[in-house]
Amino acid sequence: MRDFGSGQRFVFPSPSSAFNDVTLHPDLLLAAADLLEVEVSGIRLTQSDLWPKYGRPPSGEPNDNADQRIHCDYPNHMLTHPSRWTEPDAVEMIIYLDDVDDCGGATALVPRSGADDPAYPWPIVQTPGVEGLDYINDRECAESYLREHAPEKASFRAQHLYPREVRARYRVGTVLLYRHDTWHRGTPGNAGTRRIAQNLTLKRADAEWINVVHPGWAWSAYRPAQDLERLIGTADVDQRTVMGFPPPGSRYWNADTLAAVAARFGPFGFDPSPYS
Ligand SMILES: O=C(O)CCC(=O)C(=O)O
Ligand SMILES: [Fe+2]
Repeated sequence: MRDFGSGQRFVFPSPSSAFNDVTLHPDLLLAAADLLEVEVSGIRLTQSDLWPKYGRPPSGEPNDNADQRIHCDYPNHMLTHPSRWTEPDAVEMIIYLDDVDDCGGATALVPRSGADDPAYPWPIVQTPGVEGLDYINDRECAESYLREHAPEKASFRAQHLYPREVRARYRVGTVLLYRHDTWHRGTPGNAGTRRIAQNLTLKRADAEWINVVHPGWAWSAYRPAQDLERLIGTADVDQRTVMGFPPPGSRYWNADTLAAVAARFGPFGFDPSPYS
């Protein structure tokens, strides 16, 4: 869970309806579905959280987040390894709510130039936290650990990854679309600033090996403000489907389940007719 500022929690679904609306914005869902070559009803949300990064120099601790080691995000999103490059299973997004000229901390990325790009060998194991290597976040700590324990990986990274970095010069509202198998990293923000970024992941519904990275949307039911219940009541059919709610035609629906779900969410405006 990520808590900051007033202590309000910005993990989907949130008491902030603006945050929920961005998470399920039809344009973002359509972009992910297009990239994955499926209908919007064929994608599922597996991550939406907001996190603040406070600009300061790296602390030198292995888990420090200021100056990250270059990495791919797949290890803590899936139980496996990304599918072949031409068969992507998920789209990741970072939505920036600040301006790089104020905050610094541009995300650094290594663009893949084609099937023979030496920065993108198969499999992706040239990074801390996989193939038995310790997990280390901080760049200096990670690279010195690799130089000692996996020198060939350290030299691969020094030769093919860090020199090829490009920086995403974000503005307020910029959306960076990338993948679980894209080399990238967070870089230090300007001292004294706070950069807020929203991380989203949308996967193909059939990619069972990609996990929801939060406790699960239903775990946020029963809050006094009833945000989850309201969201189910007011979302459209595609948005509910992206959350994991059974779509029209699912084997889940029959006269009994329809009446029961309508009873649960009726007070929140739920209209059962698309599911009958
Ligand atoms: O915040 C950023 O710019 C990137 C962060 C990142 O890549 C991560 O935490 O996995
Ligand atoms: Fe990352």
